[in-house]
This record gives sequence, structure tokens and C-alpha cells, in this order.
Amino acid sequence: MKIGITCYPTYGGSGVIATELGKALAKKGHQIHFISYALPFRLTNFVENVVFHEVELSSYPLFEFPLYSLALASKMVEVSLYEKLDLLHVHYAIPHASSAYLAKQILKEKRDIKVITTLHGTDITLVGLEPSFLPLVKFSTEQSDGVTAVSRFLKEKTLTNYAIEKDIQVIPNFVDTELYHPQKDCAFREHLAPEGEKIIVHTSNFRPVKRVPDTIRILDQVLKEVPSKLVLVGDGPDRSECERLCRELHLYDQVKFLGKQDGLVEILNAADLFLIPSQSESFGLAALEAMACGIPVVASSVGGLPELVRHNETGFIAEIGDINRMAKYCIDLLTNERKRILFSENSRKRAVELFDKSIIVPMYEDYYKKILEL
Ligand code: GMT
Repeated sequence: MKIGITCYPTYGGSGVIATELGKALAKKGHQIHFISYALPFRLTNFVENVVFHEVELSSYPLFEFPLYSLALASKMVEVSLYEKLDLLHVHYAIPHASSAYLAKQILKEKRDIKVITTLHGTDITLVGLEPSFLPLVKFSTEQSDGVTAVSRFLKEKTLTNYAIEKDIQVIPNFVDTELYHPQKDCAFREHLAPEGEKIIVHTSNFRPVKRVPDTIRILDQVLKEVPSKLVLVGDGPDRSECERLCRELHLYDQVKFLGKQDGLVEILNAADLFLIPSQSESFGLAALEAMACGIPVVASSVGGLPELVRHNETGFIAEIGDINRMAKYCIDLLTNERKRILFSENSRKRAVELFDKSIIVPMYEDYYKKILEL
């Protein structure tokens, strides 16, 4: 098949999934055309059957705001026509689904291009609900030839919040469990915790929805019982507030801010547990990556997280903002090595058996075939 893929190319789970999916499909012989304003950050090496098409934005004095959605639609038309694409698969509805709809209409007379939209999270649960976007998200989702959601939670939210009558297929996110795997004797661990302290890791884009300050407050409680370090990976709007909170709580030596990092597998392997106390999380790809490395997860009970993290089996789940309970769960795992190892094994097993890319990529292939009526 010839597939155009559009995603946000910068940091973020939707871009990771779109890029890894494209690379995996290319390996299977499909022709993949990424269409975006920059090279997706996971597309670092040359991959056979993968081409990148950059959406260029011209500035004109009259345009106070960049007209990206329109430039993207034009690029989709161009690539679909000249590369003879079968379908456009867009990740994250805003604005990609609308651009794809426009491209499909422009192409109508020349080519019947199918549009598949994958809903990832805040495109439905947060931004999409704003009055300025809601009608557009509803319309472009309904008009897509196929719609997938990354969790059952997100599917239900879409159907109820937007009163959409559409067959939405749940295709969960995936991880390459051969790449993300448990490693023994992580040298990095000594560097992070020279006194043999326990290590808790959190990775995110530090947006308010991730509730990163909760991780620091949880550590504050954990430290009363277990010498520990908190490793925060990533960057974003809440980072300064988190650094301020560390100073206020006199935790600056116990919390390491690593910023954006590429070597996630090494960092995860240095950890004893992973924390994800989000306000909203349609899936929680970061938690899946940790589980694939055999790291138990303590999570909030929101969105798709309970579909991923099994309470008292691969980790623990608590109410949003229940810092005391999350701290209690962390202490439990950090002081009971037998339980931690059992949860670690369960986490790895769950990632391999249910969310490995070898299982999920064929689901997308089958879905494409269904939409193309092959
Ligand atoms: O929806 C977002 O806020 C951005 C998006 C992203 O690009 O990372 O995150 C969502 O998609 C990920 C990949 O499917 C999911 O793992 C995240 O849970 C989801 N984020 C939220 O729902 C907040």
C-alpha cells in the first residue's frame, strides 16, 4: 500500500506511534510518505521505503498567523496525486483530520483517497472540546473514512462528548519490546543514586495535565521511609514550577532534572518504579515503555491508564491527586523487593503479550485493508 502519514514531528506519544508505525510498515514493503512541517524526531536514520515531504510555510504580511492547516492540505493533495497514495493516515485530529478532509474533497474528481484518523488524547479530551474546535473535530472525525482510538476510554469519550455515531476501532499503542527490554547491571544507576538509594522515574512533556509537581510531593513522603531519588525526564511549561517546588521542599539534591533525553531505555533500566500521576491520559505510552523494561508503574486511575496498568499486578492505581496513597504504594514496592520483582515480571509480560509492535502493527494493516475494501 502507499500511505501518507501526518503527525506532530516534535516530542509526544502521537508522533512516536505515527513514526514507529510508518517505519514498521515500510519494513513490510509498504511505501510510506510522511507529510509534516519537520522531520519526525524518531526518523533519524535512512529507512527504505520512507520519504519525507516537508510542508513549507510562506510568510506574507497579510497573514498574521501561519496558515499551516491549509498548507498541509495542499501538500497532502500534491503527494497523494503524484505518489498515487491509497490513503492518508493522520495522527491527532487537530488540525490534521481537517486538512485531510480538505485534501480529499480537492482530489475527489481525480482520486478516491481514503482518510483514517487516529485519535490520541487531548485532541478529544481537552483541546477538541473548546468551542473554537469542537464543531471542526466532530465534523472531520465523522467525515474520516476510518477512525481509530488508542484506548477503549478514548473511543467512549469520543462517542459521548461529540455525539458521534461512528464505528471507532480501538487499536492500542505499542512498543518495540526488543528495543525496550530489561537490562542487567545498569551503570547509570550508580551515577543517579551513588548511595544505593531507590530510583523513581517520571518522563513527560511537563504540561499541567501531567501533574509533575505531584511526583515531587510523592517523593517528599517516600523519603520519610525510603532513601530515594526522583529522576524527571523531559521538559515543558511546568518545569520551572517543579524546580521551584524542589527548592521550597529542600529536595533539590533528591530530584534530578535530566531534560529531554534520547537514551530512555538506559534511564528506565536504572529505575525501581515509574510514576505517572496524570490528570488525563488516554493511553500512557510512557508507562508502557517503562513496563516493557520491567518497571512497575504507579499511576492515577484516569483515562486509559487502568487498561494498561493492572492494579496490584503490574503496579498500582490511585485517584488523581491522591498523593498519600500513591506515596504509600511507592513505599510498598520500594520496601518489598519480592513484590517489586513479581510486578516487574508481570509488567514485562503484559507489554510483550499485549502491546508489542508485532501484534499491533498488523492491526493497522488489517484496518487499512478494511477501509480500502481490499
Ligand atoms: O494528547 C496529547 O496531549 C498529546 C499526545 C501526544 O502527542 O503525546 O498524547 C496522547 O497520545 C499519546 C499517544 O497515543 C498517549 O500515550 C497519551 O496518553 C495521550 N495524552 C493524553 O491523553 C494527555
